Amino acid sequence: MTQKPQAKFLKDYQPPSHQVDHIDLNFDLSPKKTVVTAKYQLTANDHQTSVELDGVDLKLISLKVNGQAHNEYEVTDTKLIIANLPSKFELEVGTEIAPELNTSLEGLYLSDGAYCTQCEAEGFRKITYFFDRPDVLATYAVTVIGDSSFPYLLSNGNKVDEGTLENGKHFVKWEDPFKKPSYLFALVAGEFDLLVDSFKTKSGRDVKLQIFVDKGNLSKAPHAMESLKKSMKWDEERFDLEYDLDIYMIVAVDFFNMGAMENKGLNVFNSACVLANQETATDRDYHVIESIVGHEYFHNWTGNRVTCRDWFQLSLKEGLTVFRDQEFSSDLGSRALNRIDAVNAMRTHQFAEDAGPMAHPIRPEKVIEMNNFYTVTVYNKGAEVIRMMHTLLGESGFQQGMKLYFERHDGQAVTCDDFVNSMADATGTDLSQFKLWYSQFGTPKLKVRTQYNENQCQYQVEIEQVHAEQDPIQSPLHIPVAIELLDGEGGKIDIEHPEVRQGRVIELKEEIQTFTFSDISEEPTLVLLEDFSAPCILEYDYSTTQLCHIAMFATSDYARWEALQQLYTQQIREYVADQKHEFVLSQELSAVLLSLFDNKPKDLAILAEYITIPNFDTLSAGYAQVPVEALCKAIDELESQIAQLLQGVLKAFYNETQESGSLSATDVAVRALKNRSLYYLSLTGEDVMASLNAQASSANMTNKLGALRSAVNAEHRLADELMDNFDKQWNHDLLVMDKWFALQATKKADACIDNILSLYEHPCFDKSNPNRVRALVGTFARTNPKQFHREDGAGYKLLADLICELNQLNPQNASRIITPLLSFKRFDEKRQGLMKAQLERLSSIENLSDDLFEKIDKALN
Ligand code: B3K
Ligand code: ZN
Repeated sequence: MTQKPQAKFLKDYQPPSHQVDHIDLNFDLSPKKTVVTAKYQLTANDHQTSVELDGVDLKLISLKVNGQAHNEYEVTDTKLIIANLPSKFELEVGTEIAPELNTSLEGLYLSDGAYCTQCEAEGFRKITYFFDRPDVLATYAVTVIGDSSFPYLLSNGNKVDEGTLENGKHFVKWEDPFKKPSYLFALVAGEFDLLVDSFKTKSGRDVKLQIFVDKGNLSKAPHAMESLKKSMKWDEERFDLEYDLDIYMIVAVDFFNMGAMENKGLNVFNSACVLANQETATDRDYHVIESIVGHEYFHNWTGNRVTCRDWFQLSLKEGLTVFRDQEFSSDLGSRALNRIDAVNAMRTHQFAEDAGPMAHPIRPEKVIEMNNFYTVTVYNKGAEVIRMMHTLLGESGFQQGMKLYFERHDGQAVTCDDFVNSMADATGTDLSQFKLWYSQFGTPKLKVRTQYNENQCQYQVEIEQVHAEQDPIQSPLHIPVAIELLDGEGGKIDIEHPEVRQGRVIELKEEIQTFTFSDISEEPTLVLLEDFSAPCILEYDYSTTQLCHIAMFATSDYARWEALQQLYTQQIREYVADQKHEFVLSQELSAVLLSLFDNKPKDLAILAEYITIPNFDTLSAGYAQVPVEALCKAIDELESQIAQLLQGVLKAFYNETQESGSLSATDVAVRALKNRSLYYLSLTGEDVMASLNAQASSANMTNKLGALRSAVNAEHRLADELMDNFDKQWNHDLLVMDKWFALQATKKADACIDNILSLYEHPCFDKSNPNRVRALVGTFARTNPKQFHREDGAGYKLLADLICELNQLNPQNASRIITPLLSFKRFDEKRQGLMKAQLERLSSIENLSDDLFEKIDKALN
């Protein structure tokens, strides 16, 4: 009988038993038998005479204490416990590992023949016995010995020695002068093509920049390099933060569980987040690569120089670093588009997580498998919490807080409270109530009621915070709510009120609060939660007329987009509530949509967003029980009505607007709107053959994929032919084929599921590669509700079957794709039964990983 996995609790935190200032590591690489020798001094913090080191899947081959063999030790599945020790001693421990057999992609493993490591969160324990916890900070010296067929032997920090050895082997020695936790350790060995550049920091130091890619991929590395230089410059300008080592390396590997990893001086990236050229990457890919390169770079200060005391504090580095990468993208590109992106991510994924069995505060309190907590809640809601502090303190207050945070904590492992305290102390702001955002899960609802008193020219806004029943703490949160008042002509009414910050932000601290605005000469239209100033759900009884007014006149593009989203949602809800009636697009909304094209915004990419309706997941958040069929039908109906309404203007725009295929913001925006146009035109009876064909044979991937997406979505008769051609043209490039796999997964017809099963046999598909799995099966379960939630349960079975196979092969990936099955309680009885049956089946498989156990257990119990 295997034991039920044990949870760890935040409240049980204990400081480490020993201190380790420096560690020497020696790797003699070999696929089946890599020998790792670790040597370090331990100093007991409290006169302990024994030590417990973390280690998993290791073969212990030698152990010395102060240079002498030591026999008083015990090895368990997860620990090496050594007894009878002095309070200060040198430990030398030798272990053997087999990178070739490591399919979990955690620890040291082989990715297509190259050695690489992934240690966050707890992968270092698969390399050697050590304190694998983020609050043990040491300097590292690493010697890597490898065969000459691995020309590059890399680790963190600066190269200090290299040479040749016997038997065709060579070695390289690295030293990282900055203390770091084990999760930031990295090693890479392989044969790569190398792109080299440099960056001069603002204090005049030269930093060598290197990007390592698979042989033959050099022409796809420059965008990542440009992104890196932009990130370095931006962090100096906006945050006054400079890079600290003499070298910054990025290695792209094909087998990787996430996007990328911020190891000190040696980032390891999923190749999908590095490689790009215009033929193979979409405009979206370019954007994502820039933001991830930025994100990992920004971690150098927020994560590496100041790190987490324990893993419950993960949002300390992730929420803050996501906030920083969002700001980076917004400063370099369009702020409104980036905000729309972030809000969509919150509403599509985070609200659902918060309402499901995996709901947790941004600082979780109980964890079985840490890898399960790299979530949209910790990352994206974490970033929203940081953003709220930014809104409350303003840019200059926030920067003062950051400065104090680094003054106090550089070189330390700290907590989320330490961060908030720095913000509070630097600005003299009371953030004690604000801290509840770290301990309380769930999405607060803001119920708003307004009243206009004509005689007194007063406008009253009453806001009530409502928390879901299951929320752990019912106390009110400190919430910044940004507002705007519009007059009848659409003009902005200046708000003068002692409690309104910067003319737009009111602060909620109590359960119910009322704000009275005077000298308001007519009943205004209230724009609420402008810029999504807090991660809340708004409940205000807007009329269609008011929303249309906001969509036309609000000062910010974001607010106008938001009003349109609400208008679309209203229409969908009306139809779902009463499907007997024909779907009719409201006159007022129609007028607004047409007017958008009479007077197009300068940024056409915004216009493309204005005419994009909320997705299935976002819409389903509004229902206690998700009406699958009705919602799918309503989405189709609304899209086809919009398509008919806008047919003329879209066709004119499509035919009359050219772009040169460049990556300028203008061309990117034109492509976005043209693709949106083609998508809608394909839904009308319009003859789009020529356009589909032309775009599909374009050399620009954004255009090409736009055509395929339109054809597949509209079930156009050209779809299969275009898909086949794409396969023939691109089956030599797996990253490009991921786009094709993802499109296959969105097919609406019932054949979709059998098709996916047959694609498992496609020469490009490989279940051991997380990118392939996510493209095909992840996309299916997340974005194809019609087929995933099929009433015969075939969609659920498809997912569960694959999870069974991945359970042992790659537990992290198996656990990542299970998410859509977990929230079975939100569906009708029949679907609930089918989903639950699959979860129960999974719960009883042999050797169920801790990762899957934790999620399934939470969902079922
Ligand atoms: N810190 C890594 C994520 C590690 C995930 C471990 N399962 C990437 C990032 O957020 O930058
Ligand atoms: Zn991160």
